[in-house]
Amino acid sequence: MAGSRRRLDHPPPRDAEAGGIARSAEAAGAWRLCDAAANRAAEALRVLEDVVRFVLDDGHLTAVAKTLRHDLAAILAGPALAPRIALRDAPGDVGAGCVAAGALGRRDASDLVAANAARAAQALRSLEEVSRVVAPAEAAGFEGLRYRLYALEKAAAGTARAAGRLRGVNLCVLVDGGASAAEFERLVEGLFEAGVRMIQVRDKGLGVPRLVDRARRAVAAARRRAPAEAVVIVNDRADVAAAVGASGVHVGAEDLPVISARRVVGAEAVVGRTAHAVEEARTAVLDGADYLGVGPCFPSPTKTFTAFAPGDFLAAVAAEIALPTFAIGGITLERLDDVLGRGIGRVAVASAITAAHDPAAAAAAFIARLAARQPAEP
Ligand code: 3NM
Repeated sequence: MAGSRRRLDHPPPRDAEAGGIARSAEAAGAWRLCDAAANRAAEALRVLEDVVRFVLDDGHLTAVAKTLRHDLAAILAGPALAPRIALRDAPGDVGAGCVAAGALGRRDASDLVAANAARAAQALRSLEEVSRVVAPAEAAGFEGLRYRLYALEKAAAGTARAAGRLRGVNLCVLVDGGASAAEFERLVEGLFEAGVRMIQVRDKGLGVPRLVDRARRAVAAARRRAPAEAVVIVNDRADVAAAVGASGVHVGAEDLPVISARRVVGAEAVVGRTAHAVEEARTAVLDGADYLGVGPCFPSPTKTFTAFAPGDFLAAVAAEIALPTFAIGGITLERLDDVLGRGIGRVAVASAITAAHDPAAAAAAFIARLAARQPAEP
């Protein structure tokens, strides 16, 4: 039997008179492989595009997927790969009736992304391998598409995961270290009691030991709320977040890049990224951020800015990016409708809550207003 097996790892016999490899039975098989892989890759990319478009509702990733699919179509439409159509033999496919017993089910958007990205990657790898036999000049093109697909898969999987992780969390309160550990703990406990489900420990003036102390206290307070555990994010310092077992870290343009921060805090942690322009937001998505902070929306007592996010920036991010996005900067109860009117459904707030006479009551007022605006979000 072994002797009759067709081998593609050796150059096929050439028949110069008959027009080279295109005439041999082995080459016909290679072209059929090429054809099957081309169809499979195109189909899987289309499904992936439809998932990011209709299920994740993400315009940016839809554009990324569409460009990938078009670039594949452009290679497949070239003359070098045209013989595969004529050599197609669907009725003669010995594998057509084979159904794998343990085929994985699909439960949610993450499963759809994973299954179709895997299918597309396998098909692109097949195309790359077989094109080395039938059309060697095309191999590098398929390899390039496969790497772009991996990047798309990461962003789509990250978006699907983050949407689930921060579902219903539409207020993040930024807290500083406070005058003492006890005061900090009282503030955080009060916020959690009022229904806050996400805080960010942010204090640029605090030394690392005290930042570690405050972050640790916040994590402990969040855990006491289990099973409704709140998300505790540490600003800037991925090392501190990892050291205290916080939910994650928030980074800005001057901090660790998202990919580096992720290496420190781990695959399961939440990584947030500030974006001041649409292009920064897109990059954050592709880098694997779990949420975005967009602003600054208004002058802020917490941080000084010379320029503010134009309304159309917030609206553009809201329109094209599905990753959970928090508007930030000078947000007060009075300004909330303005922000929500631009399409961003989440806010990150410091002074309007923590500097209020009663921070817990101020937080509760934000939560109530946000809930009234978005009754549908589970
Ligand atoms: N970052 P407040 S605005 C920490 O736009 C921070 O990047 C911003 O505090 C940004 O609610 C901001 O008191 C301050 O304005 C948020």
